[in-house]
Order: sequence, then C-alpha cells, then structure tokens
Amino acid sequence: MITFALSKGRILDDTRPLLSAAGIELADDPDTSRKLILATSRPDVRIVIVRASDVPTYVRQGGADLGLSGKDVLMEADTEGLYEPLDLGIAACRLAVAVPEATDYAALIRRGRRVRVATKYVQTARAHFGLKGVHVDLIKLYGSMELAPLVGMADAIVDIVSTGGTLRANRLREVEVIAPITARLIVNQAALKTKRDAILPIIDSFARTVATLARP
Ligand code: PRT
Ligand code: MG
Repeated sequence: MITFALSKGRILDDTRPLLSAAGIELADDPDTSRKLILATSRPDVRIVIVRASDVPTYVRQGGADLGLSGKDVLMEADTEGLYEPLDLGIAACRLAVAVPEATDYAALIRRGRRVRVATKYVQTARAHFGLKGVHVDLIKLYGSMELAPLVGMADAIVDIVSTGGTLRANRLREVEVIAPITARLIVNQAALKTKRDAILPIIDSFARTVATLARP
C-alpha cells in the first residue's frame, strides 16, 4: 500500500490533474467527507488529508510514503530523510517581506534598531534577515500576518504573496522577495527503497504530466 499525504485547499485543487494522470482518482470528495483516509481508484494507493504544515512530518516519519508540500513549508521543516524529486510548478507564489505603504524600508533596516517581524515562517525569516545583518525580533503567528503592522505590533511581515491583492487591501507594500515558491513532491527515502516498484512509476507519471502542462 502506498500512502500519499495531501492538504485540502489550493494544493489539492491544483494536484487533481497530476493524480488523474497517474490513475489516482479520489473515491470521496475531501471537501465534504470527514474521512481522514481516502480510498482511491487504485487499490494500492490511499490518500491521507493533513494540515499543509504537517505534510513533511507525515512523510518524514513514515506515516505517508509520498506527499505534496509548498516550498515555503519545506523551508521551515526538518527535511532530513526526505527526498524532493520534483518541482510540480503548481500553487505558485512567493515568500516576501512587506511593510506598511508609508514605511521607508531602507531606513527601517538601516537604523540599527531591532525590527519587529511578524510571520508564520520564523526559521526562514531569521535566516533571511541574518544574512542581511538586520537584527530582528520575530513574532510567531499562525495566520493573518497582514494584521500585525496595522495594529502596531510589527514593523514588517514575512508572508506568501500571490496576486498582491491581500497586501493592497491592507495598505501594505511588498519590499523584498525571499524566495519563489511552488509545490514539491516529497518522498520518504526509506520507502523509496522498500516500495521502489510502486513509487517510481508515480514519480515518473507526475514528471511527465508536469512537463506536458509546462509546454505552451
Ligand atoms: O491553513 P493551514 O495551516 O492548514 O495551511 P495553509 O494555510 O498553509 O494552506 P493553504 O492551502 O492555504 O496553502 C498551501 C500552500 O499553497 C502554501 O504552503 C503555499 O505554498 C501555496 N500558496 C500559493 C499559498 C498562496 N498561493 C497564497 N496566496 N498559500 C497562501 N496564500 C495566502 C497568503 O498567506 C496570503 O494571506 O493568500 C494570501 C495572499 O494572496 P494574494 O493573492 O492576495 O497575494
Ligand atoms: Mg490556510
């Protein structure tokens, strides 16, 4: 049995064509079903639905053999024992620094005082500002990072930006891109050895579909 870890929401939506091409159709609709383990059209493949930030943990610990995870999540996670064979190019966005529209960002990071940064991406933000030599006080949040500067709790945020609409709606401005982000296929390294015959064809199928989708 091959266990595939997925999160609901945009990654699952964008992944359906890849799964279909690999002959994997979900037996239940994950948006309405309360089941956490979903059977598929392939008797040897099942899907577990977990939080986006938990996908790397399930795959690393062997709770799942394969998973789909945003690069933003992988950059924050312990990826030891994980193999990342494929950039799926889906759920594309970027991890960026944003500040209130009126903020002079160059002056903010130059002034030598500590900069308060609110984010879900604490490790990535620490590494980014560390490389720039900017001292930061990181404020860990689990969502709606955009609110923190508006209520005076932070000087800047590090968050995912896609269209930029959320930043604009909250009068924030993107000032730095930390990394472009796409969803990646991740595989448990031990499972890849013990279940090679079942896992390799799935990776190959995904790779072929990604190549087809990328073609104009
Ligand atoms: O909620 P939970 O903790 O379960 O997980 P999650 O919120 O991380 O899951 P989900 O499904 O929202 O996102 C899964 C993955 O999709 C992320 O890890 C990213 O790799 C990718 N992705 C792609 C995005 C976006 N686009 C995106 N726009 N993740 C989040 N957003 C949010 C962003 O946080 C911000 O609030 O959308 C807002 C910005 O969008 P724009 O279009 O207004 O710029
Ligand atoms: Mg969410």
